Amino acid sequence: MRIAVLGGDGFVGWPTVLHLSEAGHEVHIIDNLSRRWIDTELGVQSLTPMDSVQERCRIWHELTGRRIRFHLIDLARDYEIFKAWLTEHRPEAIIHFAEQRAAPYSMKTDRHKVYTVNNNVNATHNVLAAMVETGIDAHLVHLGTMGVYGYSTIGAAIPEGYLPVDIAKLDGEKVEQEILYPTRPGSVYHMTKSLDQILFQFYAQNDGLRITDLHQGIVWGTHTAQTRRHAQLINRFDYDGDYGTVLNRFLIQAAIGYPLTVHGTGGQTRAFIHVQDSVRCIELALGDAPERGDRVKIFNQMTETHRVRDLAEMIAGMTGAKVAYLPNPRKEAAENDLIVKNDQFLALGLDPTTLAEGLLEEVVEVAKKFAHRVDRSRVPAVSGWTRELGSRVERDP
Ligand code: USQ
Repeated sequence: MRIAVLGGDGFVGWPTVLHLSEAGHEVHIIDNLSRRWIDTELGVQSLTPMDSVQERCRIWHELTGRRIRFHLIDLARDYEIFKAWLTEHRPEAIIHFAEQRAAPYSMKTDRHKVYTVNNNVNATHNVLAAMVETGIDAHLVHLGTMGVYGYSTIGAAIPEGYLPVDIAKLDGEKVEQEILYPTRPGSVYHMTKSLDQILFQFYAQNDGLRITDLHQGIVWGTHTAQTRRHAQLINRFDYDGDYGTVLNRFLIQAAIGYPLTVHGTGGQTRAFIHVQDSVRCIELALGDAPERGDRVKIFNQMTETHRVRDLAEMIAGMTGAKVAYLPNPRKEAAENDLIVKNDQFLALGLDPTTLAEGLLEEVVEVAKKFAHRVDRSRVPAVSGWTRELGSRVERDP
């Protein structure tokens, strides 16, 4: 297949590009390199030393003989350029990762809120409008988030995207309907992914676009089978207070002797997936495309759920790290349970990497190996969800 990977230079985008290239697909990266610019803005860098996207593609070609093409396009701003690109290349599948993905970054200031909404909503809508205009019948696979569901406390399992509801007609007869699960985003970033869902629903229904939305949990880990093949193919690893996600942050904190930064009581339960499984799920979703006229296909892309304080205790037990319970800079439920259905990927053959097997390797191979590159002053989470919460954020101990 000819596949366009929008946002193919990012944390999940890059290993997906390599995985699909190795599987024999013709892969094109479309990226505006915004993630690299944001590193510059924040004064942070990936824990792992990362080459330019062009250099990464050159190494891959040297190693495998396969070409990955890179196109510098800003999807949110260069609509006509993207449309012309689609007309010329006519991809059979488009994988859309090209959104600002950090909740704390999206809550930093009003400017960051505006940027995240403009960037994410325009990028998604531009892709959809351009697909209709050019008449391309590509399968669009979007990386969404588990966070669109919110964290209700009623204890029911979260279905894969659609909720069955009984509606009483005027004559009293009850009919069952499936509706998009009501969204309850917890940050401006998660809100943009909730808006994406409505855009997809409309374009599938109005124009017959074939769309899959993957509601992914928190990704952990670094390597995939392909990124391991050469030092210069290594994936990025974020540990800072804005882009570092909780489990990867705990791993690097343990490696540098920094107390593990648990927000509040650590009673928040979240869904997790290893980056290798994430890449595999995208391949499985590509092979299971909806037909024209179908509703948006939604998968829950996660393999395990864990409570934040249990993760901290587990890593502390493995490494001897201390755990610090800090004021929570976010507005979120202090304690929640989470039960998630992921039957569709399991039925397609996903064989999950569990925390129990992968964690220790991650600590030794990545966190300890690159610990010397950590800037401790960038570890604290300093973006508050409200002005008041922002004034209580953690500082470097
Ligand atoms: N947390 C801590 N200590 C930390 C960092 C985070 O206790 O040092 C807590 C947070 O308060 C939160 C939980 O850990 O309750 C998860 O935070 P996170 O930063 O790991 O994840 P989140 O902000 O939800 O966002 C990440 C990705 C995002 C993706 C989402 C999936 O950045 O792109 O969509 O995970 S999900 O969480 O399922 O919505």
